[in-house]
Amino acid sequence: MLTAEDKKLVQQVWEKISSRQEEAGAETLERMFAAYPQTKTYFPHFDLQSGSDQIRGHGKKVVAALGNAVKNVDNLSQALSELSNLHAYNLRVDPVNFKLLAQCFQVVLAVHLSKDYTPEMHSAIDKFMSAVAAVLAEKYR
Ligand code: ZNH
Repeated sequence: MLTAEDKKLVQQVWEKISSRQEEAGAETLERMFAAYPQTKTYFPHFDLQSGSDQIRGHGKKVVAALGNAVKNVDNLSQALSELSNLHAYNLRVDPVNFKLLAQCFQVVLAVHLSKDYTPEMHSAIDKFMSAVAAVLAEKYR
């Protein structure tokens, strides 16, 4: 569970990246596809070349969805319920991949924020991404 302090830190991280959401999202996806090539199998219909419109567009959507989760951190199941349905019933993304994306996002945050990305923020974002992943995985059977 995220403590009140964790929630504050997650919000601070969001403020820091608010002007660079599309970039952060695209970099997260590119890093995931490069470090964990098996994740590419979910995107056979995408142009996966670096900086493609589809990567940028999807990166923006993912980070926007995470931003919505930040705003609704006390009510994640409800806030993410549609996305949860989509991933469980339509996309059937193996939940192990949520951890891979979360890890890549952490690296992107560290690269962009450098010393501003404190260990406390790292820990808070880790808990936040785990909470999001748990909701996205909650409808799998
Ligand atoms: Zn996912 C989609 C989010 C993870 C795969 N996604 C999506 C979207 C969003 C998201 C927002 C859009 C929707 C609409 O349009 O309506 N994701 C997300 C998040 C996360 C995720 C937040 C975490 C945290 N995904 C993921 C993973 C994977 C995926 C890990 C694999 C690997 N997704 C996906 C796909 C899709 C999506 C495939 C579809 C795309 C298109 O466009 O087609």
